[in-house]
Amino acid sequence: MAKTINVALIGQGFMGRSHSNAWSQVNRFFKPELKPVLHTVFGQEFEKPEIFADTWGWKNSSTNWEDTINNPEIGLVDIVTPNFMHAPPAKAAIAAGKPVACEKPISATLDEAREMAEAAEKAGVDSFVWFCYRRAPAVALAYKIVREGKIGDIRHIRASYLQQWADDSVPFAWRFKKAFAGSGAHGDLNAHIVDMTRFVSGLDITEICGAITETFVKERVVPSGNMTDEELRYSKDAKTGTLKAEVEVDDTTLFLCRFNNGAIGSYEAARQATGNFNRNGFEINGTKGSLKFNFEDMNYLEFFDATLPREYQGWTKILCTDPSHPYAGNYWPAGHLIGYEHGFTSMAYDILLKLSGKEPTVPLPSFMDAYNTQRILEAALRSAEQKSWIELKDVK
Ligand code: SOE
Repeated sequence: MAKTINVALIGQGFMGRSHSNAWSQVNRFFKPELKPVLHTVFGQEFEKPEIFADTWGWKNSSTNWEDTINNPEIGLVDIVTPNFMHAPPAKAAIAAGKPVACEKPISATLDEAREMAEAAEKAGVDSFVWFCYRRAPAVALAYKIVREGKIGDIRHIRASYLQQWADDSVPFAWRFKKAFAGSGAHGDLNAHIVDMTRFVSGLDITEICGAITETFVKERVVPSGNMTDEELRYSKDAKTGTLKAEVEVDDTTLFLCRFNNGAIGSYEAARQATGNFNRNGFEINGTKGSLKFNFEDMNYLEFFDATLPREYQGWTKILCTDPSHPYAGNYWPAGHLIGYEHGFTSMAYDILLKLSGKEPTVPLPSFMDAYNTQRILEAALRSAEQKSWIELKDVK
């Protein structure tokens, strides 16, 4: 009889759907020895968690996250609530001695991220953060290529994460409020490319050498009944009487940095980069070669081998769908492409491997790992605010 682990999902929404899909699909594609059971999903009353449970195959639904986490039947807590609601359930899971997975960024504030990381370490509880792009086979292959020394010493890392969804017509939501989100495009998108490039390169950022943030849309229409008065700084449009709330976070953040091996880096996150739906990626240049990844073409990794004779040098587009590529063989035969959702299913498998005492396919980010990413995000915000360079050793 296969061993099972009851999962509790804290939250719903886009990430609730991608995680529900992952927990139900992982048994089919990876046949893990530790099989997840979709036990209970928490949602607030108005979110109708019973409907979400029925749609996505959760056995139970709950409107009380503390009871859900403390249910002795629950073996793993998975948090997908908005950023400001990550820490309370995470700390409750850790206090109950239960492994806990959490969406990125780990928290809306650096202090809470540190508390979560230290609590998990102190309690000896396994913690995981859903930086899902590490498990695109192309990114996992890039990780392998760097460790095989095939691109030599890294000199440059340039990464961007460009979306266009937050145009002027988009109404106010939690992502635009600092107390709820922490930051805007920066925490939402730079978090991913900072994690991805730290993971692939094995390098760490030691200094932020300048940063700029901008909020293009200064206020947004508040949908009726969306948030309470004390949560928002309203301003009523004199002509139309429409309620608008001030946007308190960035629409874009760019920063320059130095790595612990002396390499130089540049990062850009934007939510109004018209023409880019969800284009994240990087280019890493080394002394023996380079790597390029673009999520909008996510099945390919581009590799430049500078050790070849000059006449043969050129970018090779590797289609990462072969069984020799990480995770790919568990899905479809070579050439049958995979998508966004497969990164979550592959991560669910690696979490189950870890909880079974086995090594994941590629390293899993823990709360401590995600706290160090959050330190970099915080250092960039301080650099932009103070118009100065910030050393990471001064950001704890
Ligand atoms: C919105 O920007 C978002 O849903 C991010 O929050 C996710 O982490 C990313 O994978 C897709 O875009």
